[in-house]
Amino acid sequence: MKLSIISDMHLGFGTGSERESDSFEAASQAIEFSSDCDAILVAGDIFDTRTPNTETLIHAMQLFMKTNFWEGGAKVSEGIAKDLSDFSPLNLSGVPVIAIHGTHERRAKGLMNPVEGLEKAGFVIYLHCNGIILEKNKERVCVQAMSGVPDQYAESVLSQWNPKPVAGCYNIFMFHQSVAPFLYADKTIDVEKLPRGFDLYVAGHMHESQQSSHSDAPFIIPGSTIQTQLNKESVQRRGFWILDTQARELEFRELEGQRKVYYRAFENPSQEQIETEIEKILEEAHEKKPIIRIRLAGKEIDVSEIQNKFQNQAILSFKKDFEEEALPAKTIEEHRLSVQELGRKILHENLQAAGLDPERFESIFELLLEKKVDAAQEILYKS
Ligand SMILES: [Mn+2]
Repeated sequence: MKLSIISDMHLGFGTGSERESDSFEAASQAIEFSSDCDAILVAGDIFDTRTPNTETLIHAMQLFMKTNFWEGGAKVSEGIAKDLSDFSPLNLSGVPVIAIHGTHERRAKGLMNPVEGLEKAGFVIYLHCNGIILEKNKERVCVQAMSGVPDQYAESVLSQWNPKPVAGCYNIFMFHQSVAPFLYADKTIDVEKLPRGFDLYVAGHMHESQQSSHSDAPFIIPGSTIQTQLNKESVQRRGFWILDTQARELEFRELEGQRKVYYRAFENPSQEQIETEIEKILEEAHEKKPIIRIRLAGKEIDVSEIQNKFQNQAILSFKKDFEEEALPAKTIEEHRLSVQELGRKILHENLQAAGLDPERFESIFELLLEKKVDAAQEILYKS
């Protein structure tokens, strides 16, 4: 079988900014470029937020609807701890899309996440600690997957579920988590804790594409189809992977017409120095306004004039190290945590310090994120 493996589309990223259509363009290209595949796997973070706005939802539906009408796709023949009996014929038609939710889509227990929503509407097959078997020309491919869970629970959720490869199948294990040594975070899954014996491992969440191996099998990080955080590594080109299960070959397919990203770091620069560097970048022809990420360290400088001067030719993004000295933001950057993850971590530590069970109170954080104060209070009162 020929499978397309995509991750971290972040639909809706940059809403209201110059980059607002970038996520849709990249995702739609990745899907279109997969039209010759038998199935498409999406390793989480289809959406940039857990409650996408109407425009984003409609774009996503239009995108995934296309695959329902493509011919020659693999048949979904069996569920593993996954009930296929109440599926709409739409879920099973065309080229199947098998998706998990990521960190950006996860919601409190009992609330539906947007990837589940896409499944209910017939566009994708959503997995979390379960799997499905695909079949075509007597070949069987089994996809088992774990959606994104808070990093501190990842290993325990995984060991409780304890997935095993299925005999007679090409076995894929897909998940969305920080994995050491590929990403430094406070809590990560050690790659050695992943189940063994699968033919391919696919990890979402990390935005830079990489290929490695685990348990004598390829381990791939598809990477995001759009740059969200801008750092030294974000200058890498975006794309997705094509897997030929028979030949056991993996190929990275690069997206076309991407916005180019540049990264430049300066220490105590003058305004002219920065401007000269930007001008040098702009000498090259760009189909779309390039993104220039400029990291500044040393003495503080005012960048508003530079911003104004180049606003029609480039998207400038400044990262000022001198500002961080005074702000706790430094910790966030150092640990590569989002503000949200940091909030979760602080709550977790405080709950532990207070002798309370963090797992029991964890959903309070998610409910508060969505301003569901009453529901959060109820959990507190009940306990
Ligand atoms: Mn992501």
